[in-house]
Amino acid sequence: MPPPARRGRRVAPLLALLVLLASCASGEPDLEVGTARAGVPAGGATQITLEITNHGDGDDQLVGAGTPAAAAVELHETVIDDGQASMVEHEAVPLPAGETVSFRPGSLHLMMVLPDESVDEGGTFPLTLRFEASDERTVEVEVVPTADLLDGPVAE
Ligand SMILES: [Cu+2]
Repeated sequence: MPPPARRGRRVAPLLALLVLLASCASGEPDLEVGTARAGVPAGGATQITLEITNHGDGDDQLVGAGTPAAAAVELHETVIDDGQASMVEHEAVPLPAGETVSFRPGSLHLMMVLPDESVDEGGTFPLTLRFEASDERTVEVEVVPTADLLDGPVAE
């Protein structure tokens, strides 16, 4: 199905761009999302811990997260500057091929803003993760005492 001549001009640069992108990402990402846990909220916020492993041979990025159980889930990173800890928000977090990225307090983390009453010890809620290349994934998050959260991302 040859396109009309006028459209052909617009398609050519697009094809060039696609070829360029294809050469950057040699393969496909293959993501595994580990056990997700959230701390009992305090002061209108809490954190979610989880690990994402990219078993594939192509890079990906976490570009967003959300849940009906909170106003927002933000991608944060704790940074230490001059002995002062502060949090910066990321638009996206790289998930390089062959690597595991951990989200946990004190480093990269998922911040839940204004969690509702369903986010209580022993409860669960769904968390949807959105990726640049892979399909979005929804996982069940278990709510645990915050002290347990600090033990480590996955204890099994
Ligand atoms: Cu934060």
